[in-house]
Amino acid sequence: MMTANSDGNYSLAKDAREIIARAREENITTVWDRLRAQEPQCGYCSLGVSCRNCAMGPCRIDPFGEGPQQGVCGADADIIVARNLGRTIAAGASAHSDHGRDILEAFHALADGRSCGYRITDEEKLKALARERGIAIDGRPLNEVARELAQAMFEEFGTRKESLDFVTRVPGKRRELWQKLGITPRGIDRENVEMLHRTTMGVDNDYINILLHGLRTGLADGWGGSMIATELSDVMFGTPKPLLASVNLGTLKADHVNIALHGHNPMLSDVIVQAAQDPELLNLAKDKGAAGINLVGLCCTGNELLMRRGIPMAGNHLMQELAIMTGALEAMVVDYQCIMPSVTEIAKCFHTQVISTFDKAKFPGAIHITFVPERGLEIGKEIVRRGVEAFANRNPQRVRIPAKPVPMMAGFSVEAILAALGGTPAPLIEAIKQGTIRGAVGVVGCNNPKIPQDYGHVRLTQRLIENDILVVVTGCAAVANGKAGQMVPEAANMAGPGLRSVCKALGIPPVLHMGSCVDNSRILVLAAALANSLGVDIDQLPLAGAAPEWYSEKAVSIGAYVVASGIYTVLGVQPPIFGSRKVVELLAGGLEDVVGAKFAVEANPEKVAVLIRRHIEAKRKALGLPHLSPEAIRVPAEAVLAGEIAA
Ligand code: BF8
Ligand code: SF4
Repeated sequence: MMTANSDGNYSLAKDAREIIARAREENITTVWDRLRAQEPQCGYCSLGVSCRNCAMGPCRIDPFGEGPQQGVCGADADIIVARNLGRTIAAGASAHSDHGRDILEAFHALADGRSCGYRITDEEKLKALARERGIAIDGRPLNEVARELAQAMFEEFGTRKESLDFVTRVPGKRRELWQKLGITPRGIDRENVEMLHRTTMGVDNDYINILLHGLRTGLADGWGGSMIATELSDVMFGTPKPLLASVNLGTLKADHVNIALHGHNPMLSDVIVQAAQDPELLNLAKDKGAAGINLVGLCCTGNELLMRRGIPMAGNHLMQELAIMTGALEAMVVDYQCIMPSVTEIAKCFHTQVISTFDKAKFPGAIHITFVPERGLEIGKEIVRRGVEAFANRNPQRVRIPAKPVPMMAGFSVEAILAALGGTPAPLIEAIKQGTIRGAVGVVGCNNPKIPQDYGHVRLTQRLIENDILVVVTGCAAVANGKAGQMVPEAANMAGPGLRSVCKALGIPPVLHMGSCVDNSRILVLAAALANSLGVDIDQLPLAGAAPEWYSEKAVSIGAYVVASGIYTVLGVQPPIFGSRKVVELLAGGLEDVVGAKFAVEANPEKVAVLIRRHIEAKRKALGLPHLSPEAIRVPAEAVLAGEIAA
């Protein structure tokens, strides 16, 4: 199999390779160099058996059984591994949910008439959300409805509730199961705080009990914080509809002021899109000798803008340093999450200004401009002006734009998917029943320098679509597939005959971009809608999830809520749990009997595709649908011949 670092083959993408070569020439350190400098990484931490939860420690368990088997307090490997995993889930769930709360606060300011540059773009969605919560809408001004909705959503965070409101979207059987297991998510903040409490020394010492609360904490993210972020972003910035845009570093323009918007929260980037159209700033750009102002996205802020505005996408996680190294970037505007602290260091080698914007996310070496929704558009203009002014400092000799942009379709919200199907999930269900489409898989998550960039996403997706499995993508996975050309309607030709015919009939790609990482909540809503219309639980559907190149704590939280919602999930990078056999056996085995789904860990996408296809066929069999036997599903001969996998 292709492995990172083995031959300097760090990325599948041409644009990345070319700029990595430049980094070598110019002696600029990148994420791949820093990974190499860290190797070998700590074995105790990799196995999850080190603990520094109190000052009697730090402690570690000897995985070979020769040294200590307990920390100073008496915690064994099972307790330590489960506690560490629980804290990781809480950190990831907190990141998504704090993002959701920021959106909610901006929405509240909008409802109160205190914001600048925002409006209610999708009135229908606002009304639907209000109706869902029993908020009266008839004859009331929209902002009054919005204010009451905001209040109801604030209640989802800190106050004492028995269940989050969005749980009503979950199929009844699953809700009953969660109730029975005691994992129905209550307040979002509550589950996170309770996880930190439980994992402090001397509280929860039962690894099963800790892991169950891990699922509950994840559910408070997926059906809580993330869902609030997605739904309210749709109300304010518009529910995505299919559109054609472009992707890779070729989206940077040599004759334009280039401003990259990086991070996760659309509330700043959306006003920057408005600011970049300001005639005064466009004139200023012309005065400086630029043909115009070109905005591009990075990571999930990029996905938010791509989905709703068709703003071109410069790249995913591992492209953030490389985008600066094109020498063509005037400003990198960052909000929060997944922004490497290294960007300010790399920016020093070029003329790029890094501009940080959230008081909770400061970057020494960056210019900090505090963002508040009350002055949104004004601040957006100030930021764009800085970018335009930096154009004068650009050295044209240093500009290297390494590729031509690749076209990519995005904008597949649940609403858009249902609209493409004629308003109901029935045609998709029919196609699944007949076997034209075998099932659907969410390929999500990050890049991780331990895996050649994009390889896990692109190869897995290829194998799934050629076997008639519809792929839905979010986050950095979506960007990887976009760069590889898998996300245009013509990519239907890469799919198997069944999926191809459906895609051609609908004019859609076989890989549907559903948004940023908080928008994994869209996948939950779609899965619930399919289950509800079939009258089954989610775990009975021929669905799966995969995070082939995950790195972030947020991905662990996503994994927790996806599995707890009943969807089998394969991780491509080993989580630090292998120091406890019991924890591994539970998560990759016993959990199936508890929530109807489990995790698997497999780095090789050829093998992942086999695992997932066998899983989907088993689910089809259980539903009485036409299915293939497990023996019929193997790693393709060409992958074996290419030496990518043992025969
Ligand atoms: O939230 S996929 S690297 S950018 S964590 Fe980050 Fe991972 Fe990308 Fe978006 Ni999600
Ligand atoms: Fe060590 Fe226990 Fe303290 Fe962890 S909680 S550092 S295992 S004494």
